[in-house]
Amino acid sequence: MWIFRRYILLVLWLAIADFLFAQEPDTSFTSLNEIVVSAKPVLDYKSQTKPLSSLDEYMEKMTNVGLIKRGNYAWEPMLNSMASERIAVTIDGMHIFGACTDKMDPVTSYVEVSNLKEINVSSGQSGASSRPSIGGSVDLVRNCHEYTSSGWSGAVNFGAESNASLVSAGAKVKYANHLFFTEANFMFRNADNYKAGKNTLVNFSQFTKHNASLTAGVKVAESQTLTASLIVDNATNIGYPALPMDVSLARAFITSLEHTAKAISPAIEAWNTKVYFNTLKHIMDDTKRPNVAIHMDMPGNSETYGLLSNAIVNVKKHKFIFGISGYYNRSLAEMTMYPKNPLEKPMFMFTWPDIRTLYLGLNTKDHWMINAHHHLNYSLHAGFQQNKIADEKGLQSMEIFYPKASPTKNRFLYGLQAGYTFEKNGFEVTFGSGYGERAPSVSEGYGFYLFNSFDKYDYIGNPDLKNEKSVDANVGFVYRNNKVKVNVNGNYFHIFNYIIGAINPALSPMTIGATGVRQYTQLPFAQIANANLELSYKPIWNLAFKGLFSYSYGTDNKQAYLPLIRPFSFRFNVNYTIKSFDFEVATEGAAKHYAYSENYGETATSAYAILNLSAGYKLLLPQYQLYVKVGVENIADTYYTTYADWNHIPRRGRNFFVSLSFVFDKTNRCH
Ligand SMILES: [Cu+2]
Repeated sequence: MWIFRRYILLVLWLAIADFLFAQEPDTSFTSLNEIVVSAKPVLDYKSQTKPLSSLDEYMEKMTNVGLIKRGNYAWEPMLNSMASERIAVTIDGMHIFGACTDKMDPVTSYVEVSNLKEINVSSGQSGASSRPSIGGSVDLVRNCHEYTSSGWSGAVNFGAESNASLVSAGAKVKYANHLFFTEANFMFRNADNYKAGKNTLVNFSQFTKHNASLTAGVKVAESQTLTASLIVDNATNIGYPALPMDVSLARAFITSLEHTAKAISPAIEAWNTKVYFNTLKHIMDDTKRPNVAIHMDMPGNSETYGLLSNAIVNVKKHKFIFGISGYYNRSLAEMTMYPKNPLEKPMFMFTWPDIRTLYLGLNTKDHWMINAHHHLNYSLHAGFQQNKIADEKGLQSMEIFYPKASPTKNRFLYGLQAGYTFEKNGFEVTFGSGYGERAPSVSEGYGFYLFNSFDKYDYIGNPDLKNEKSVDANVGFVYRNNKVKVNVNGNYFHIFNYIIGAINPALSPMTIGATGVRQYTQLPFAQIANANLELSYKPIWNLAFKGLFSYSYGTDNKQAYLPLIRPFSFRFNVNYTIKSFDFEVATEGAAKHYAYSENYGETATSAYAILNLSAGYKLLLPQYQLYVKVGVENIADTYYTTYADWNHIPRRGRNFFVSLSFVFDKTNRCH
């Protein structure tokens, strides 16, 4: 705890130091939205250090977001030190469930920066609407369009990086008139094996990705539109150096049809209704690995059908949102093991025995602007979830461990939250609290001998798990004027019935080399706390300093550390602009991760710091714009690994990059 106390002292000291040179209030920093804790524009050529970064690289720079890396592709997002099971990741509110039992394909791996306008991150229950979660939600917001007579516009992007010979290339074309719009974009990325610091080659870290997206909209009546959207993402030959297997194919087909009606009556501002469908295919591959003890085929599939409908209603000083949300998911994964002796029969089993999940929920939110200084927001949601084992053989195999297992399980899930904001003269104070519940994930409920290469145990799901419940609290303080911004915020989660795997010594593992078997069970409670300090200082208009410091803490009911909790980390950058050129010096690093979870196979991670430099040039003409960026990351070629690198796989070493963007766009911005 001593470092935590020292951190709080540091936070206070820095906050006080910054007040001393704080001046007159101003609104040069955009105001914090009451619901969205942080929203970050994605493909913003002007402000991004590396405009063609992968979506993962963008997310890594967001407050409270961490990414678990199993290689150079498809990092798994964590929010408030909680991973996939405890957070809801959606694309424009649409639910998509990964098709991999080993979490090789988080939702974020199926979209591209070019598909997105921004990423909305909400902590705890504050954003929970269309799906129950504990840690919060991440919504990837797609590009939006306005019906204006802007005609044709578009962009061509190209990026190259020295490390892993990474190439990114993309193009976007848009057309809009006052009745119709369409946008098509395409992105290609290809990487060889990357090199970690000290010139260390990381084998099996290559990937190839193609992403195509098409959106079209039509005005069906005055202030009514119909929008159809499609994303096809196809990744092949993806190496996962931290895992014993790679992926030969990860494919997604994500589609939706949305109806929007605006200004229906003086009170009803808008009403959106969307139906959607997505299907994922995931094929793992061990054929390229040397010394495979037993060859395995492990395909996975996930299909989701969903519906969302939200109405925004203004009544006096209240802005209400009333919503319904429903989805039906089918998750199926299987494993076939081929013994070396050709006379022995292959062994087949379902690792996800055709699990059907139906969810139906209602939610409501209110943002109440009491007056210019006081805002209150609160929300409620309630849902029904049914899980069903549709495969008879799958049910029989679950019955080995749970003789009374029923093929269906029904749950009710509730959540509520309230928050308060006080704003005056550049000061903003927020606090809030929430209660939420979640159902176990498919793996936690029904997974069958899922090998976890982190702690080397085979995991077995438990269909009898109760709902996980959480009480959270958050506080935030912001001060801003035209030169300075200080943002201190923290949150705390007390999680009841915390789902985690417990060793069952009576069972023997299926995977060769596994230490034993863990069955999902529940701890009476666990607790997680996160704290952030963000400081910006702009002494003159073209010079900016920015620092971000974060710390997280997580323990179980016996005060033992939880796995994958962020140690003290920092990020600091200086930006300088002169005419059409801008320069950035950035450093990032972390203290030693000593609060690791021995029980879950974690070991200590050393402290590290790396240095990055970049320079940009922009040419802005009325008809087109040209953006050029060059830079070098990890200049010292430091060999390092962070708390979130699976099995301590080292991160990339020195990397030179260049990106070129040619944009012909007659400003068609929308909100
Ligand atoms: Cu996989």
